[in-house]
Amino acid sequence: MQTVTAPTQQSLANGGGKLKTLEQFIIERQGDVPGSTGQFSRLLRDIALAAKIVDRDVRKAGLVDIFGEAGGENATGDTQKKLDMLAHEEFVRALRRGGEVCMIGSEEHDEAIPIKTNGHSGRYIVLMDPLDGSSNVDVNVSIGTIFSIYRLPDGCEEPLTEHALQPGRDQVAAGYVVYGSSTMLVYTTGNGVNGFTLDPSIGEFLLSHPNIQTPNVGKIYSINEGNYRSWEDGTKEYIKWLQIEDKATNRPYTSRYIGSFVADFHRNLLKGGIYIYPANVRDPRGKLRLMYEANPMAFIVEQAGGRASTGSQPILDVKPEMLHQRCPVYIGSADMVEMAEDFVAGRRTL
Ligand code: P6P
Repeated sequence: MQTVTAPTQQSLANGGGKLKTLEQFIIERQGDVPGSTGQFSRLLRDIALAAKIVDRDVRKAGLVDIFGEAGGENATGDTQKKLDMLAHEEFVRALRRGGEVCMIGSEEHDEAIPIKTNGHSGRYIVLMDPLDGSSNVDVNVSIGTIFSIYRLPDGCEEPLTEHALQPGRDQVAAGYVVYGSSTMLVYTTGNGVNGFTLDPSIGEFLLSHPNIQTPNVGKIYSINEGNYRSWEDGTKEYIKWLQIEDKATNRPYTSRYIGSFVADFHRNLLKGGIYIYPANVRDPRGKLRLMYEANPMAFIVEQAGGRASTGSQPILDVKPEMLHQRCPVYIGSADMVEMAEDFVAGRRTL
């Protein structure tokens, strides 16, 4: 008679080998971060917990009075929405409680926030945009959280803002959460990019997009064409090139612009495409923030085989000067970003 072996907890948790939770994945990949003795794994779990809490708030935004503007302005002059501040507070609370972080930089807070948990500080610095695209909250359009993780440089006793100002190349990890038709957490530790979809019925992020690779070329470009007149000439020429009819190169491309960087980036990452927020007359250094928007997404896209540029240099090589500094962003499919750089540099014309 065939002996039937009872399913193990592991095989049950994996749904008989089909489903893997973020927790299981983090434990399996603990060796990815050199020298990590579990603190980094716990930090990722703290971020995932905060993401679930913000997801709950985002899904309820239409039902409880957290719409509308909180009145204050954030470090870069954007009007703060209540959900912005809630997201900021939830992430700070989860990271403080977790104890693996020594400092947080947030779009919603002018200064870097030193963190102590029971008098102890962790070795990691987290920079984040707690709720990117929050101007879309009131109209129920996808929004997101972006985070970037650095290690406190060795020998530093007390964390200072300058310790956070490390080039993007030195990130230990980077990720984002997109609160869309489903909620996904996508992150990298420098060993590929993996996407997890939240199953609200069990409150777990499940591995749904293993080892994401972005196509070298796509058919989508994302840019606010309302700013056309303020772009530098090279960007104007590139966008015109995309719009010329040419069957051999699948042109004209398709314009898709949600107004949420995380949502536009995520769609282009999976389908192929380019997102551009260039320098312009109003924002000479562009609009997106280097430390907690451009750098984390640049780390992710490079790990997925894509490219991220300021138009003249890789974003990850920019030497940071200030916590909230901005930079121009050309990011997505490698061949498309490279061509955009050629147009911006004048190496290519129509
Ligand atoms: P504009 C949201 O405020 C954001 O930082 C990005 O998420 C988004 O892509 C961009 O700004 C939209 O800016 O000037 O086109 O409305």
